Amino acid sequence: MMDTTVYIALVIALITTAAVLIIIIHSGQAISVGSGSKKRVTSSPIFIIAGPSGSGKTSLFNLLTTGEAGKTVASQIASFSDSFMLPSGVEKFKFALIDFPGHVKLRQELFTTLKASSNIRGLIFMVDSTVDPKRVTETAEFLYDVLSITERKPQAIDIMIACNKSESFTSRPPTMIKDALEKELGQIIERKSKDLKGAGEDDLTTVFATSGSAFKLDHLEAAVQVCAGSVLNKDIDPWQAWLDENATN
Ligand SMILES: Nc1nc2c(ncn2[C@@H]2O[C@H](COP(=O)(O)OP(=O)(O)OP(=O)(O)O)[C@@H](O)[C@H]2O)c(=O)[nH]1
Ligand SMILES: [Mg+2]
Repeated sequence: MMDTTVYIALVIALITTAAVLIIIIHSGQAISVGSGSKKRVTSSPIFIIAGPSGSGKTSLFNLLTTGEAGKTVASQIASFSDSFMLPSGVEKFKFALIDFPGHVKLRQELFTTLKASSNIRGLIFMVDSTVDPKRVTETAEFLYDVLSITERKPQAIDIMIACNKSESFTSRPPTMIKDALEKELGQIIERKSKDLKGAGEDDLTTVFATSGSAFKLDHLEAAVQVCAGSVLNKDIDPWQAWLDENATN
């Protein structure tokens, strides 16, 4: 009689452990975005939209979540959706989609989220392709800050550099934007590595695989793509295809 009770208890314990493990594996790690009454918690796989102010991130967020870009103003807080379904519907489960404000003083929340979460499927780094590549320094510094977190994670986060506003006659082709960013990133990495070596910290040239040669985005641990698109014209196929591809990775 005693033996049967112990046996049943053991079976129940085993089933409970298995169920908990399955839930943990499928839900990933819960992360929270924002604070106070705006605090949101998700355990779904996450896609992030980041990049400089005015590049069109909230417009893309609206287009992906509602089908219309709508009118936007400069964001002061992150836009958050925890019921984002993939454009193609290849995966039936829901994703979290988070658009972070681009203003330089509002970037900390993005960096904290990037550091804290282990469940990020990809990051869209949106840039305004109508901005003169000669003025790319600030954008490259922002991208450097993002990469110095994402490249250090056990599994580097894949990145889509989305060159928005391609319908504008002043827009530059993605190849030109990529070249300008790589050149600028190379200089930042070199400068920071020298500073850090002086302070006895780890050499960034190894993180960014640049020692001796010119920096290329292809050298990174993560897969980085650079594609043009226009939220205004709802011409965002390459970015949607990238979301689909990364969702199943
Ligand atoms: N020409 C053009 N304008 C666009 C496009 N996408 C967005 N915009 C405009 O660009 C401006 C900035 O767009 P937002 O989506 O607010 O930019 P954001 O990146 O969210 O900016 P922050 O919230 O300040 O970080 C708005 O006036 C949009 O209407 C596009 O594809 N083409
Ligand atoms: Mg915005």
